[in-house]
Amino acid sequence: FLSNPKELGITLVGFSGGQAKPGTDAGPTVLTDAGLLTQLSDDLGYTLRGDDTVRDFNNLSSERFKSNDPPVRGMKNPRSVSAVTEQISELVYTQAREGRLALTLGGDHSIAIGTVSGVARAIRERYPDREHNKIAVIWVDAHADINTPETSDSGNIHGMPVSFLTGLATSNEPGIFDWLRDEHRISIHKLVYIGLRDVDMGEKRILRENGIKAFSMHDIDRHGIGKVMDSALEYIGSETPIHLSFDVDALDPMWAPSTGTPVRGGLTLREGDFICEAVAETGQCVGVDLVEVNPQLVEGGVGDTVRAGVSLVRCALGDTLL
Ligand code: 5AB
Ligand code: MN
Ligand code: MN
Ligand code: MN
Repeated sequence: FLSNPKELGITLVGFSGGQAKPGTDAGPTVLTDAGLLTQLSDDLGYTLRGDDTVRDFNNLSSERFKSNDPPVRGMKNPRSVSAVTEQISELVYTQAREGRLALTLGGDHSIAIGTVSGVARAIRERYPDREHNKIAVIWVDAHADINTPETSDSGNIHGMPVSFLTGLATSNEPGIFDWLRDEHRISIHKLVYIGLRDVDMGEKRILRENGIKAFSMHDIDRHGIGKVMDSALEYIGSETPIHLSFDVDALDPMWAPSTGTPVRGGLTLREGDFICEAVAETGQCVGVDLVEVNPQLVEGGVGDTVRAGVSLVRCALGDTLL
């Protein structure tokens, strides 16, 4: 699926408007300051395309909406998040359309409305006649992020991206996700969750009623991460392109404390790395997101979380021991 398998299309998204805590917008800066991009080119041999500096989407949306972005259907900052994700979708589309692996560093998880939709559209366009031109998404997260505006208690859009991407939630309101069309969407049957342990009541119902494939922490404890990845990849099939959307809060806060909604009882760093390695090994990976790194939240500093993030991305891009 990648015509340029050693080219990365990079998008660095400084944005925190999908949730309330400032700081997530600095995620890409701390990751790149740690040398992540240099490692990808020098150690892993990728050619880097796209962004070499961080895009300040917070500033861009506040200039455009002048903080005048009142809630709609309970969603907070709906116009800002819609406008930002629409732009991200175009940027990521442009990268993926060139046959590059689209790597996006966030930012809060609302940005995946842009990344996944951009990759989905590019792959559809590149393989119009192929049966398997619809991407699968592996969503690694403590949370399911599948609230609709109506089921969400918080109104934070970073808890809703999957519902918009799958079409479970739609909006015709001008300027509020009305840009999302069928070509941007993914099938609910090509979605796999890994690492869940904090899922809202309404979300559990959505998962159940739609028969969505999910491997919770309970499943990982029972079967081990090796078997879980075998099952996840078997479910997706070997012909389907894969987008990996990794929320750093999937890791236990012991490994990644600097994140907005930490939940104890999570993945070890090795389990997280293994998920990424297993996806890389398939050769089917067309998109990778790493989101929700927030350098402002932990007194001891963001070092542990950055080291974890760097490791996850390296593994997702095929870094191996031998
Ligand atoms: B994250 C919660 N379900 O909807 C909600 O970090 C949390 O992208 C969402 O996974 C967490 O607000 C969003 C309670
Ligand atoms: Mn999460
Ligand atoms: Mn998330
Ligand atoms: Mn979070």
